[in-house]
Amino acid sequence: MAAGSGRIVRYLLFAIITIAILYFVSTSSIPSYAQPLAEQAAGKFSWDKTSPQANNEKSQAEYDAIADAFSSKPSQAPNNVPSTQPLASLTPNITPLTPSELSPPAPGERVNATFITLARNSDIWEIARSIRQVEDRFNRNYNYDWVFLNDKPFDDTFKKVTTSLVSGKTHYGEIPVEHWSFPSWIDQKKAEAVREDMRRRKIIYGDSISYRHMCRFESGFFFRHPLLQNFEYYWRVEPSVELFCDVHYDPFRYMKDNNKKYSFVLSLYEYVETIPTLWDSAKKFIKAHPEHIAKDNSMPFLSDDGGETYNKCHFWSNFEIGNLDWLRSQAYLDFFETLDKDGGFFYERWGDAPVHSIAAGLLLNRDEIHFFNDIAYYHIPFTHCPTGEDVRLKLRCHCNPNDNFDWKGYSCTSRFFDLNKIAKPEGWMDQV
Ligand SMILES: Nc1nc2c(ncn2[C@@H]2O[C@H](COP(=O)(O)OP(=O)(O)OP(=O)(O)O)[C@@H](O)[C@H]2O)c(=O)[nH]1
Ligand SMILES: [Mg+2]
Repeated sequence: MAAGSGRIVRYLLFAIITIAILYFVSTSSIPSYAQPLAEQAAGKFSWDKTSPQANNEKSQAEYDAIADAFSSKPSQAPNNVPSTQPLASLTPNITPLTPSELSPPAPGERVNATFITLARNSDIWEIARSIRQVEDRFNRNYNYDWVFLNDKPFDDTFKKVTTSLVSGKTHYGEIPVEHWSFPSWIDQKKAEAVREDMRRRKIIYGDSISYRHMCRFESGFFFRHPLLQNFEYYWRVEPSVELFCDVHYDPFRYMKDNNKKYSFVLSLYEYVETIPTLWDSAKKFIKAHPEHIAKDNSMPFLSDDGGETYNKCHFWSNFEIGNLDWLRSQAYLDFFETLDKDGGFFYERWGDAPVHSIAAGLLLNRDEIHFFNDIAYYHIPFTHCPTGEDVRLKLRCHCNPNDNFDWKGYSCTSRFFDLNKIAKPEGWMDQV
């Protein structure tokens, strides 16, 4: 009897516990994933109700406004976003550090210098890439200004995006029409016939008027723009260029302290069809202005026969760090004037690279021109990647040394080293 009633009690206890467990499971607060997934499938983003945002008073309408601000629909401009900070609310419990907290300014006095970019509004995303690289590798620690010039007014997107990327101040200028048009002495019919001929011969940019204005402007006018008047040095940056190594000192300071007036990272031979008579004009200038020719000039860089003919070697001017006072000097202005009067910017297709290079080679002493081995650079299609693994590792470079153009047959950099009796870096022979 005692054993039978004990069994009944155990059965009862077992039944009660089973019912209690079943009840607990059916009323549990463990969330179900089915509902949010269904909402997402229906196109609605479901915010985690248990997250800190649950206490946030933002309505769905406000979240929609934020999402719209990041979409490209024209009717929903970013200024529709509520004045609260959308990014902070999208990043729970994180207060982002400011750029200057993450990367404090480098010590030392700044030089009176600026970056300079000539660009169209349509270049915005290509120049954004270049700026980001220059900032990441150098300027976020130095905060130099950036001057942007255009033959048309810059639009709001261009200004907004570039201002957000540059750590220094940005300045936007329009080019005066007389610096971007045919001068009075140019025969328009003759210039048009040249463009047509070059188009048929498929010479790169040969049929372009704007490219010619660009080359003439970069050769003779950018340094006269009012926005550049108060600066002493410039660093030219073009769209879609890359910097592969950290720049761990101030190149402007280097230029100033070492009395450098012009610098380069890549050099090569010019396409002869674009400059058939450029050297004739240069020789005319040498004859007319012997007083401007530097004693210790770099003629052997430019000519293999003592100045009779041009060997087409030039510094590639899409990268250059230079001294604006030199470009504004009477010597350079006279040089440009001689060339400009001869009309080759329009009757041929003279580029600013051979123009700057011939000027630097004739008007400057050799030790005023500098090769920046440690600034690793790419502009389609050429790369300068420093020779020597120790330099590349120290500067955290990400370029492939096999891409380095310096010692290849079509580069003039070897000639520059020989002329200036500079020892070539170890390993250069392996890259020939
Ligand atoms: N505002 C303005 N800038 C221009 C114009 N044409 C070229 N540029 C700028 O002038 C510089 C040189 O032009 P590029 O088109 O890069 O010429 P390039 O380097 O010889 O040739 P790419 O191989 O195409 O780079 C760049 O900074 C361009 O953004 C133009 O018509 N207007
Ligand atoms: Mg370019």
